[in-house]
Amino acid sequence: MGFSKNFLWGGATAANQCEGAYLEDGKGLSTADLLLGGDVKTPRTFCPEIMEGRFYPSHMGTDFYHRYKEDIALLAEMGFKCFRTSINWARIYPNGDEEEPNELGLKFYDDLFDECHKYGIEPIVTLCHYEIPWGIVKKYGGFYSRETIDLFVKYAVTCFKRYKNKVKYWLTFNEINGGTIDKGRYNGLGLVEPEDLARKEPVSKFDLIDNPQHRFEALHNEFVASAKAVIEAHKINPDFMVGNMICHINWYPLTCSPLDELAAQEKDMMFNDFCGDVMVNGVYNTVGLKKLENDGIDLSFITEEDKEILKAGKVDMYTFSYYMSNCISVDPNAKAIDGNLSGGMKNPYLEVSDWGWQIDPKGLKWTLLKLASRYPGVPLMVVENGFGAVDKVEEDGSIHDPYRIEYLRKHIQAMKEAVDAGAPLIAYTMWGPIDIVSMGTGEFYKRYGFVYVDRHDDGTGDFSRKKKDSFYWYKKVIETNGEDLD
Ligand code: BGP
Repeated sequence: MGFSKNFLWGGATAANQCEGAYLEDGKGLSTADLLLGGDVKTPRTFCPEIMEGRFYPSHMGTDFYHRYKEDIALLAEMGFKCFRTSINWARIYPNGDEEEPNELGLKFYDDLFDECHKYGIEPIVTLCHYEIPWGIVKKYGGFYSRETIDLFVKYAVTCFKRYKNKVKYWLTFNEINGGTIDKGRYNGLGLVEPEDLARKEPVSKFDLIDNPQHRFEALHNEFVASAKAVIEAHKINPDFMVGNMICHINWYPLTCSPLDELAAQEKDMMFNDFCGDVMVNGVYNTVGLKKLENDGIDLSFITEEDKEILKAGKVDMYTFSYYMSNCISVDPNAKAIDGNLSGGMKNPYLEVSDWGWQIDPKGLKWTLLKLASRYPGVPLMVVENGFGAVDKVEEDGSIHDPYRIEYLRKHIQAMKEAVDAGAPLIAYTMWGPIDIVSMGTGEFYKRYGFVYVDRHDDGTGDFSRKKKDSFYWYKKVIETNGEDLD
């Protein structure tokens, strides 16, 4: 009972949220570099041109690009077995369509993966984590263009070949299901309509024009790109494990009204399963396709040739992020609540974080058991789970974060119960083991780490690292393979 003896305990980051060095060593601009910071009430804003004198949190991030050796040593001190990060596509192909890759970019990740292996830490690498080369957006229209499929596959093959003896676990697109809702068009698909490309003033990224037809074609192109990458990966190294990555949110019916249950069923299918099914089963969920058709989407972009590629390029594992859950109701007066990627209705049984996300550890057990029965035998990884909060540095330099320990303890306990009930969970990478830039709000203020970084939203801070109480707690969790959670 409990976690397997070779369970991969670790933590997760994304290049654009920690590396900084946004134009160093030949790197090109990426979509993340054009986002200004916001806060819990103010969405991030986007402008097609970098504006002088404005603060872009990803431009220096937490300076992981220069401090990765110190940071990997801290993760090793906690006993990490694995470390999830992403390769910033624009470090490898600065504009996205160069003939040859940028050697300095390739070398950085060679050095990073070597540093991980120095401590016996297994890299888990996301190829596209909300950081698409801006050149691909401007010149090709992001994933709306079929040419971007080939640009992604070329980039993926470059990485598979370069790191074939250093990286075994690969994820294609981070939270690819963000593309099923309007909020996911910029970060995940690189979709910016011409009118928005022509803007001279910043605009909330949620006010960018959404064209559902373009968005579902772009999402389909990412499915095809992922499938082609999986096919190529297995040719380069048959031992590669390539996964999808879904932002999994539970959608509970707010009442036992059959209407609320039907609404929850449809939302769960469209937000979570639509992408999971096509990437794990290799075929589209027909109820989901019918809904798109009924919503007026022309599905002729799904060709017979593409269907064959999707079947041949099924992923080897299902990975997902889990932070919170939502309720859903047909009652228009039900109390709304915010969330990661998507809000919903307030659950009267759950507490919320300072950023309004509903805390639901049992929801993680529910999710693992649902996935284990929906995709029998497919290995599962929880590749993001964490608690964003305001941390305080005491006079003596200590940082007490019992709220983070409590959140993580309950979620790990829920995972253990799911494993004991048959969920084939092989890894857990907590989100943001070292403080990181929030993607949703672009804040340093919203801290996730076991390690505090002296960096603030006014651009101040010396980037120094300080261990929080949770650093020592997680070290013990790993040492006891998840047995001692106190
Ligand atoms: C997920 C993203 C991560 C990270 C996480 C936490 O959706 O995959 O990159 O951003 O959310 O959310 P936030 O950073 O907004 O607190």
